[in-house]
Amino acid sequence: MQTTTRELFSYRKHWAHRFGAAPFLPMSKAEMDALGWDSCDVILVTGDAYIDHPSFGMALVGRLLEAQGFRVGIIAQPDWHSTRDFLKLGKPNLFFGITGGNMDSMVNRYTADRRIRTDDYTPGAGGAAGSLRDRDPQRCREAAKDVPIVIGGIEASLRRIAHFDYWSEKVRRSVLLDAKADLLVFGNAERQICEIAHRLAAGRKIEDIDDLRGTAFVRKALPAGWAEIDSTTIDTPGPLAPPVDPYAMEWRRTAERGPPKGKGAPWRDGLQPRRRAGSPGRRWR
Ligand code: B12
Repeated sequence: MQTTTRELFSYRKHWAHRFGAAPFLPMSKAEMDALGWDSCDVILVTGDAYIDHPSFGMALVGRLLEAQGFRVGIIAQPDWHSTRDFLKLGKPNLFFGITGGNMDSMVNRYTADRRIRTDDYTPGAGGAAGSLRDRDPQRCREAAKDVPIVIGGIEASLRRIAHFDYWSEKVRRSVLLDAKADLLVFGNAERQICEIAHRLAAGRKIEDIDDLRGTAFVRKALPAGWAEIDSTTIDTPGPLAPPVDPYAMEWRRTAERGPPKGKGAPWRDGLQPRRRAGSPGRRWR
């Protein structure tokens, strides 16, 4: 059974809300000390630079968790060659949240020509940056074996199932298997991440969180009550429907596609056909 989570601000705040909002989420022990924190509840690891603005996923997720009462630290663009950067804020009390960044780390790192990209947002990222697929989660695991790992963001979302990877020209398996993360959050993460944080803070185990809409996880065997389906029977290859022009006016689309078939057929834009008084034939608008 999939659980749709509750209203975001209906949770009782975690006790650490008494520390208040940090001017910036801390990125070092010294910044944690200045806030009077002995530890972080959640540490977010990101492939991007930390920019405290709502168009940056890690800032948005971090500030939301802070508003729920959790102490959130940020590790931005860690050096994945050792665990040193991953331990710079200590061990989180609840979980590491890892994202490749605002963009897929391959899109971020390479041009479509497979050349290393230079980037103002992520200076030094070219070729040296970590990877959501393996490097960053592995270092977190080495740094703190018993701490749950949750991955999310656009890369985790789009690569959560088998997918074609342009750079290697291969169909690759789910990033969850390479990252060996405990849980993958896909799409917008606000609801899932609040529920996960509150459940872990209440002492629940990450492996028991298997009912949240918008999450994916790996199981060694098929759990009771689940069925395996051969995907080739779900989506059979065939001719493609012509693409819909998103800018076309409705009358043009209708002319190209024809009116909906059958009595009471659903009209895609929620518009109903209307007959115009005095019009020569049927008009749709
Ligand atoms: C606005 C935008 C831009 C703006 C950025 C302005 C700015 N400074 O913010 C501009 C126009 C500059 C831009 C440029 C580019 N963009 Co752009 N952009 C977007 C857009 C429309 C919205 C991004 C956004 O603000 N999202 C809001 C944040 C909060 O959402 P989010 O990062 O996804 O985070 C959510 C989840 O992912 C998750 N999450 C995030 N972090 C974490 C962490 C954890 C631990 C967890 C659990 C969850 C989680 O929760 C968050 C909240 O719900 C997206 C499309 C889209 N609708 O997402 C494309 C998009 C990100 N862009 C894309 C691309 C390709 C580019 C360019 C490379 C284009 C180009 N060829 O130049 C450049 C690169 C710029 C750069 N160097 O980074 C692609 C990336 C494709 C991919 N697979 O990675 C996207 C997805 C569009 C697309 N579908 O093709 N872009």
